Amino acid sequence: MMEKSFVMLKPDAVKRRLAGRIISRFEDKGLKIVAAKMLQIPEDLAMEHYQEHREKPFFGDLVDYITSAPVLAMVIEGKDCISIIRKMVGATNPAEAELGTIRGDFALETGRNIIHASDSPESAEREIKLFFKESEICSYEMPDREMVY
Ligand code: RTP
Ligand code: MG
Repeated sequence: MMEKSFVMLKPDAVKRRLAGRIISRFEDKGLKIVAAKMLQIPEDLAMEHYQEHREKPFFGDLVDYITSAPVLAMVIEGKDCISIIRKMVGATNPAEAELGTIRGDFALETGRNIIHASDSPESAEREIKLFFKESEICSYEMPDREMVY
């Protein structure tokens, strides 16, 4: 099924100049970027985005981290892309993430794990709406579409 996922390069990915290499992995896979913007997340948006963790002991640190510098927010589209992107991202703790995954290759600690990706269709829908207006999401054909699908 064609899906859209919300993917966000966190402040450490931006500040470490990893954005291009991470985006290339999604493009190489055959996925399609349909929306993208850089923004410094306000505290209320950070708290809303990570609302499922509001009672956790790490919530304050997580909000501080995610609001500390700009992020690159994206909507990525592709067949079954929500679970595929989670696999490409790797385990939450980069020390446990498989090599070959984004966190496994580029990060060391849970508190600086460089990327967020939606974990279910429900999360994807909620998160995309939080960060993007409908008019900011593009629709276009890939020239090589018949080669990927
Ligand atoms: P994300 O939501 O950012 O894609 O990460 P995830 O699904 O792999 O992990 P999740 O459990 O949703 O945790 C959200 C983010 O909170 C930070 N965290 N810190 N110190 C800790 O124990 C801890 N646990 C989680 C991480 O930045 C994690 O990505
Ligand atoms: Mg999560």
